[in-house]
Amino acid sequence: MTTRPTGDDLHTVFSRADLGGDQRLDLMEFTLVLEDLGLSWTRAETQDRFEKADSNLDGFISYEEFRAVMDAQN
Ligand SMILES: [Ca+2]
Repeated sequence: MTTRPTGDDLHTVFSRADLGGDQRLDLMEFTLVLEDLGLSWTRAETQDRFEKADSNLDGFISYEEFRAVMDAQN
């Protein structure tokens, strides 16, 4: 499957990984998202993307920030 995820898919993936249900992802939850999407980033890459995605530097990835990093990925 090489189909590019739609916005709806991304939101589903985001919600599924959001174990805390607080509408934001911590690093562990972000890692779950990547696995769910079948992206094989290394731990260092994941950490790097996480820090870049966290544009307001609160230590969590909001859905908005998540969308931005996924758009940049594609
Ligand atoms: Ca953030």
